[in-house]
Amino acid sequence: MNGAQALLRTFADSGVAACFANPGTSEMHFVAALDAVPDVRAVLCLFEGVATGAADGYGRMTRHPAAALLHLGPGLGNGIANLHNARRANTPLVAVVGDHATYHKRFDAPLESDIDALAGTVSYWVRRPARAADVGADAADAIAAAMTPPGQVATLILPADCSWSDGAEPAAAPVPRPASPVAEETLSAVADVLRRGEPCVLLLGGAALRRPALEAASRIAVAGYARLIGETFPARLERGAGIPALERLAYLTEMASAQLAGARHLILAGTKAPVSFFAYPGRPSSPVPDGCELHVLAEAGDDAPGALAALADLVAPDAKPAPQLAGRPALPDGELTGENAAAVIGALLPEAAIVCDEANTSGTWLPAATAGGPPHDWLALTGGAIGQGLPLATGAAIACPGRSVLALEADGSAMYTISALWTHAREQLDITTIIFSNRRYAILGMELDRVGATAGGETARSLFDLSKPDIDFAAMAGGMGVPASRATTAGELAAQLRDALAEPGPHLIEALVPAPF
Ligand SMILES: Cc1ncc(C[n+]2csc(CCOP(=O)(O)OP(=O)(O)O)c2C)c(N)n1
Repeated sequence: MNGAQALLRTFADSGVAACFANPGTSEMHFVAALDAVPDVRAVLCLFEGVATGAADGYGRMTRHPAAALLHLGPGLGNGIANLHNARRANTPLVAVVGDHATYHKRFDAPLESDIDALAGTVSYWVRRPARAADVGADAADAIAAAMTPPGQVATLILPADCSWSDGAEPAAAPVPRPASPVAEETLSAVADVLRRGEPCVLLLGGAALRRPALEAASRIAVAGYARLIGETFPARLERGAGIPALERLAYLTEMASAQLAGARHLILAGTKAPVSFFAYPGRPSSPVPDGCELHVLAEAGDDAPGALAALADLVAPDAKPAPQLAGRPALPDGELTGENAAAVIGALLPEAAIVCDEANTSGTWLPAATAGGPPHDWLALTGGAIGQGLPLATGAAIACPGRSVLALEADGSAMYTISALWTHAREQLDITTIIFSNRRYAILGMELDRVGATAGGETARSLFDLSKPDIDFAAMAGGMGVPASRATTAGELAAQLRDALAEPGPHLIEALVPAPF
């Protein structure tokens, strides 16, 4: 057996069931081995940022790693932005980066580069086998590293000769390590803080955004011990009717400061202390009020759901969680806006939908409009590197066949990884993409003013303008095999969304909305 075959066997035996791939010459033995290992579904992505974002979406939904197959340093480089988002989401993910044969590297061939340095910026674990015989064991170690709580990016750099040489064998599936339990002393210390009767906020993130943890946290809130707030950009938040609702910390620091104002204690469960997304001249980097004490109930790799359940049993044994009541907005009419588009989406949101939210400024009204809809998962842009939504939807749809995926995309962000649409069509995925076409990088218009950059002249503003020419998303989607339409009124959006959701396979609706800035 050669190294590539041992690698894929180890993947299959360990439940790594999908490989989002953009291969090259150094990965040919990996590619050749795929036919013999049908348990690993190979999915062609036409840009590496799609492959890495898809592996992120898959890992967020299954909590098990998918693989992304990338071609040397340039391929990894193209995939880095979405590996960065995956790292910020604590997604279990194995990146396999093909490299030149070990003996070929010293010749400095054109594709030679420092792959290890690139990998290091986004990976918790990086290794390159030295010979074929090591590949199986290194693959198992990569999977174990990826599954180390809370989930990590592990990068296996695979020299071509380790791939093609014989003498390899598969390794046994690694035994996943559970999340670390939270110590009794920590639980009782946090319980003491809650019982002081001073204003407390419980900030939830990571695994604490799943239903059982939200229900435990809700019991603590119902008993009057703390207000609940969720992290700004969740990797995966369960929400909807029947699940306790969670207000999210605002993106704008001044709004986040207002949400936290008056808190004496900020208790962290599955997340870190919040910080401002950017620095702004003369403004603080943290929204946490002066004098507010921080307490860590559970770090990201800890068993936050278990800790919240134990804490609720300590302080609120009789309290019941407060579920979100069911309720949808009425279908609106009129010229399309971000606000009435959100109402349409809230009115028609399917049962058990997976929402990949990269709607940016057009998404302001989405959380409220969908809050009382049927239970669904909300996947956000965790690392701020745009171009994530369409790839994320790809991986989520492959992870969860039978569930509707909604990719809610701002136009500027969609363009980074637009070729994901081709994979939506190739794999016939149940993804409905709504492009919020405001023909601007709208948020940058706002940020220009907020950072105090001298008021933008024509050239500055032109860098945020996506018109001239207008981008025809419907035509682009059609060209990649995704049926598409364009909506300019709320009624059109509702009719087109209904049709798209009723028909299997991918669809795209270009929703023309005004820019808020
Ligand atoms: C990889 C990456 N490149 C550039 C940026 C900077 N950036 C932040 S928002 C933005 C434009 C967003 O425009 P769009 O997606 O259309 O959303 P809108 O603001 O119009 O709602 C850019 C370029 C980024 N965040 N990530």
